[in-house]
Amino acid sequence: MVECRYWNEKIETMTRQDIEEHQLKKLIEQVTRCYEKSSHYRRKFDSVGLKPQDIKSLDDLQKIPFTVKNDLRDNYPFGMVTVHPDEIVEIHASSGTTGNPIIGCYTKEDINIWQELMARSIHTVGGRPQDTIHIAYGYGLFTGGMGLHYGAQKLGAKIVPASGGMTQRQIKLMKDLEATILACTPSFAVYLAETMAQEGVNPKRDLKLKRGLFGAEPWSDKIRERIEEQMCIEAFDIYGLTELCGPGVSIECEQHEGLHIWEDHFIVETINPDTGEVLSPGEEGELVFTTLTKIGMPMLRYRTRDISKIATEKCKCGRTHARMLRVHGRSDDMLIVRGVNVFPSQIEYAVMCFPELASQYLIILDRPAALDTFLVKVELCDQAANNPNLNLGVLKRNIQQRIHIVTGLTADLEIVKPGELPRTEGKAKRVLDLRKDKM
Ligand code: DLL
Repeated sequence: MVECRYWNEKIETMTRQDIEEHQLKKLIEQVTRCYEKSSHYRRKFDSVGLKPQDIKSLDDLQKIPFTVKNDLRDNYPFGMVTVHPDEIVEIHASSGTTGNPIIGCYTKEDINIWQELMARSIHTVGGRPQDTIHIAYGYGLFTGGMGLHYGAQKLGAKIVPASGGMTQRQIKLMKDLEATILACTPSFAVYLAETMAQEGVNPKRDLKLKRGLFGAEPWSDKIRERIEEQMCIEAFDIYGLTELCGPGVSIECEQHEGLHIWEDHFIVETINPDTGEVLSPGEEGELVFTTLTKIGMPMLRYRTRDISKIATEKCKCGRTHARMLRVHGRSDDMLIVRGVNVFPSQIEYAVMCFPELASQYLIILDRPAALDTFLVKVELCDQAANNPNLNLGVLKRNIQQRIHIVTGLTADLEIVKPGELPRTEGKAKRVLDLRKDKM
């Protein structure tokens, strides 16, 4: 028997017209609920003289004001919840911000939908009930661990809820319990691969791993190549954010030509981040999402700050849901160095071209006087460090040249010994911006 490649073929291959009809129906329901149940959304609608009845077509979505991170902070904790507080059964938060955290509140039905979307996502990358999924995303407030867990559970796969930390132990567990899918941040995957090499674990010989589900932070194609090669797996990109549901908003299929956005639950737009103007498919801009089915804490036109572009053509895999290109950075992660816009992922791309380097890097910006200083620290891999013929001067010049080609900037470069740069078990921190206190 040939196994179906879709989790739900009827939904994943809907015609565009059916997708849009479904979206409009759900959008009207969602807008009406938000207006009736949330004083925040009612105020926003009233401020532009908009009533739910004015939303008659998908184009009318553009009449709705954007929702931004500060709306969530100002309404913290429950000001944007549209159900009775007793109906909230779970709360998650995104990492790493100061002040009021950004939280997501879920009803039982929201969790059911999240579970369904994550099962669909894992199935899309080839995950099946026979798989053992080693989940090394953090469990807890972060949505990564629980999101993958919910999906794997619905799929009926075997779960190893390893969470973050204990890198050596994780490798032992992956080996002994015969994990076939690894789910973690790409930076942790790099760290795991490096530790495997140090411990003498050969993934091809000692592990049963076939696939990796990596996301929660930007990662370049060069890092993908390295992870795939070092772990002997196929790597897939998974995207999401706490405000929408966590992971499960979009996922790559086997074509690796963008991430399918589950459009039966989300409407995606791209906008010019400076002017708010809505862009056409194919134009690069900030992703804006509207949740169609989330009822605990719905988001209308939520500005993610993530930069990408959308393709609406049917994919070679047969799925019709729109695809987003891999996110190479957030507009608020963009660095302005001596007036030039640079994404950390561009630096990553440049330095990962050199097989002499390990996969860690750190960008340090400072402003001791008028001009920014721009230092990139990279690390030698073990093999290069042990190569007596390595010409460090030439390597340094070549890396600087490559960074210049990619960014237009001349960077100071420091090549450090293997293991000297910090490793992370969650989302990587690639930039140390010391200018912030001096502005
Ligand atoms: O990172 C949810 C997640 C967990 C996604 C596990 C994938 C896997 P937050 O902590 O709220 O949620 O952070 C969301 O992380 O706006 C992006 O800037 C970034 N991000 C998430 N996935 C990707 C990705 C989770 N695949 C923020 N590529 C988002 C690039 C990503 N950036």
